[in-house]
Amino acid sequence: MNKIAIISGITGQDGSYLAESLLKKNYTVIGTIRYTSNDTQSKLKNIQHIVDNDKLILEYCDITDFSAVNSIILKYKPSEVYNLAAQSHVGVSYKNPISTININISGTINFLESIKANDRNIKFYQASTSEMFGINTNCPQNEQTMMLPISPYAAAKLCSHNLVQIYRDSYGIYACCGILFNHESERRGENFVTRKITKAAASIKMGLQDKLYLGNLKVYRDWGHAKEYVEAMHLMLQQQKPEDFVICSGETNTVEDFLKHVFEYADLDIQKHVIIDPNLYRPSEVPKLWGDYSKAKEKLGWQPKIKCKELAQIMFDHDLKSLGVK
Ligand code: NAP
Ligand code: F7E
Repeated sequence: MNKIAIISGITGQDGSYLAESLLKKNYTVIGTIRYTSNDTQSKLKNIQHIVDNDKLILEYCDITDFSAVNSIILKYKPSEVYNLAAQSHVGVSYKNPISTININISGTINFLESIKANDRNIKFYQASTSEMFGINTNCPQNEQTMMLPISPYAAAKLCSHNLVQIYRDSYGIYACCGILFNHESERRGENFVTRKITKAAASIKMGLQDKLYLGNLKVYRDWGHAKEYVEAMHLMLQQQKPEDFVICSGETNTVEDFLKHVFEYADLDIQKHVIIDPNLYRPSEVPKLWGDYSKAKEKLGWQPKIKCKELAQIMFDHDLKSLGVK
């Protein structure tokens, strides 16, 4: 019998790659989408290529609404749930802290409560994040590294991370957290720094834009490709027992390094086009993320292939092609 998986946040970057991957593995995928008044086709752009697959079913479900979450669990009786829906922008979480906390915590507890009440054999994946390490710069960070979050986003994610551990230990639910470091792709939201840079570089190259405004370039991030990271999510739910795993590239670069990779590849002059805008600085900043994926390599057999420089080139090539360049 083929398996049924629910993916919350299927319209996002990770949700779309995971759906693609699970469909290839012959799963029936239930993707949840959030209703908005501007509910156009563009919302489905990341999954446009798979919406006609008869093994993909889309359902409206705001994860902050327990009745919506619970009815989907009851209706589809999944074997796996991947909770990827979130307000995922760290900068926005300072401006919208209450909705960020609400979405990023109540969504998790709604799924866990529904699983606890209906079927404790349902396996649950929670999208935890390296942002939870916060100001702890002891590197490389692994599953044992102390978490010291410094944004509303990371605080909410840490609360959900703790809830997953609590439901696992108290009720025996197979629930895991993937502590994923930054992962990007051609489908990355355009207001995250990597995509902002690659899109702007492509536009500048084509003479459609002149300036690129950026904030803090001195922070370090560990960037990998999203398509590889969703495979680790699936592997986490196929183990003998539920555990949490760090998933990362194992390499750290500054935002400035990423910018240089793109601008050198595009043959553009940073001095001429990039302007630092203090308004884009955050109230506080995670200074350094650099992960250690040893546990995932040993227990899941997972390891990253695409590193920062290649990632930058893939994203830039895609954005240039989107502007009609062959
Ligand atoms: P993303 O592109 O921002 O996608 C987030 C998804 O969540 C979107 O489909 C969004 O729907 C949906 N969503 C937001 N609020 C919702 C609500 N109240 N009810 C239902 N759906 C809602 O994020 P991503 O990059 O794919 O990341 C996936 C998950 O991994 C997130 O939980 C993120 O916090 C976490 N994470 C990401 C990274 C990374 O580097 N990408 C690293 C660590 C952890 P709309 O289309 O309606 O907005
Ligand atoms: O910022 C700096 C910014 O917004 C990266 C999310 O997926 O990964 C992501 O969070 C860095 C920050 O990602 C701009 O201050 C400079 O230091 O691309 P970002 P993020 O905050 O690291 C983690 C792991 C997640 O879990 C999150 O969901 O770049 N930066 N100038 C800028 N950032 C943005 N967005 N825009 C700028 O103009």
